[in-house]
Amino acid sequence: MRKVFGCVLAAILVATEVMAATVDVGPLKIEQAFTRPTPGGASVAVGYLTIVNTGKETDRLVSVTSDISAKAEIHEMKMENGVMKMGEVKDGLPIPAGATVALKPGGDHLMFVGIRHAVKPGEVIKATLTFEKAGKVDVPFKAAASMGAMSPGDDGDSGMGGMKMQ
Ligand SMILES: [Cu+2]
Repeated sequence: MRKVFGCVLAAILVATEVMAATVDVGPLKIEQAFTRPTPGGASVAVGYLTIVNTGKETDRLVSVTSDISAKAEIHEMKMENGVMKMGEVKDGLPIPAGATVALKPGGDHLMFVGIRHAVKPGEVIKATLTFEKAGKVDVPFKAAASMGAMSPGDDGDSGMGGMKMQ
């Protein structure tokens, strides 16, 4: 009887960094998606990301859903009587052709409203973003190490603190 020896395939280990992953949908590239751990009792969590539109047409981020919360909103920051306030973007967030739109601490952001449990450092929140033209895409938002994180890899408090959401 003949013995067949199988090939041993060497596994190629690819270091995957969830935080730095780029998610593509149509001509849009989604980068730097992250969230922040939440304090106990918090009812909301944030989502930050950068969207690069490599296409020739303006697109719009029209809605967001996630398992972590009853609903998710797109929030913009605007000045009202000299005070920065956040409010829901009603007609979608425009992503102009060729533009890079950053939703980051202190600026526009996603807000997960009515979270089902506290977000822990390192936890990944999965959200589905819907764009008017590019369609739906699932994006992982990994929680940074600190509540005041200003970027995905920020593991120390920057001193600026988190935006007070409640
Ligand atoms: Cu908000």
